[in-house]
Amino acid sequence: MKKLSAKILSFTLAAIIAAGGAVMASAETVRGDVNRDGSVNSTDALMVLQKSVELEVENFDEAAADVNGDGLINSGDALAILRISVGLDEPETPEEPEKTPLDYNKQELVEYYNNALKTAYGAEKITIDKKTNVSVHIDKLSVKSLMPLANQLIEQFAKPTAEKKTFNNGVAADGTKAKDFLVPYDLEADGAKEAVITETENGYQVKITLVDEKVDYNKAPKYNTQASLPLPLLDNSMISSYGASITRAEYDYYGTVLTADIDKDGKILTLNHTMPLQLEAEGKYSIFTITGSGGGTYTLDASFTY
Ligand SMILES: [Ca+2]
Ligand SMILES: [Ca+2]
Repeated sequence: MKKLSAKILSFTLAAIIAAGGAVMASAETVRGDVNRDGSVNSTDALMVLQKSVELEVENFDEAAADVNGDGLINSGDALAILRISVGLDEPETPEEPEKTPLDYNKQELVEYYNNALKTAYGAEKITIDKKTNVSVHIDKLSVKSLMPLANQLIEQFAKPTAEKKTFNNGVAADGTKAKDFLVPYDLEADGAKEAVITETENGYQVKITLVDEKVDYNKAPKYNTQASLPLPLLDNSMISSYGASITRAEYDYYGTVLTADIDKDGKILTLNHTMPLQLEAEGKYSIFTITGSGGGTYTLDASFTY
């Protein structure tokens, strides 16, 4: 009976407005344009009635159908649609709820992160406090007597650093650019394996995990280079000065994590990069072929004072 009475109501309503014109509207979601054909008319009202009695309705825009915004789709909305179609009421576009960084997708989060750094580097005045640390160890070395040499090489990279600099419009008194002092802001979304954002007391925390990058020792890892500070390319002349040579070596950057605390105005407050890496190498020293492997973690911490 419910379905039959709805049908009768549909036909009655349709008949009432048959003489009425259709209101043309734009292609975006418009209240009342249920089939999104650009016009609010009796077809839309009929579709609402069909839907309200749980009939299958194809091409049905639910957001457009709840014209009076009470969360239900029923004959009240069908009437409202008919009122619009005969020009008694104006159609309106439902207001989009305001988007916050918490609603961002991966690509938007990467952009948000890049922009936070870019904004900081371009600030009228900013002081960046930077600390780095490397913890690397050799797991295996086929020629044990070369361990001291290997460790000597590692020590060149493995010194903790602490540096603080003030920049005015991105440049320090000694000419250093903020971007060169800290890290670049060029990360592409494809370089992010995952990006998450959480709300904090001051704003948001963005955490981006980079994709794994396994590269030859004399090639820069694409995404780690866009966003962080991968190991410098190994200087062969330094190695040959020890009478050794590299025949094959590979770095594996298997999941660098970039964490930034950003305030509600998009200003970055703190930054942490944690870059775990693994290294495998084969080289020659005198008559020996040496193979070795090792790994460790590089960390960067920075705080920003505006
Ligand atoms: Ca329509
Ligand atoms: Ca409604």
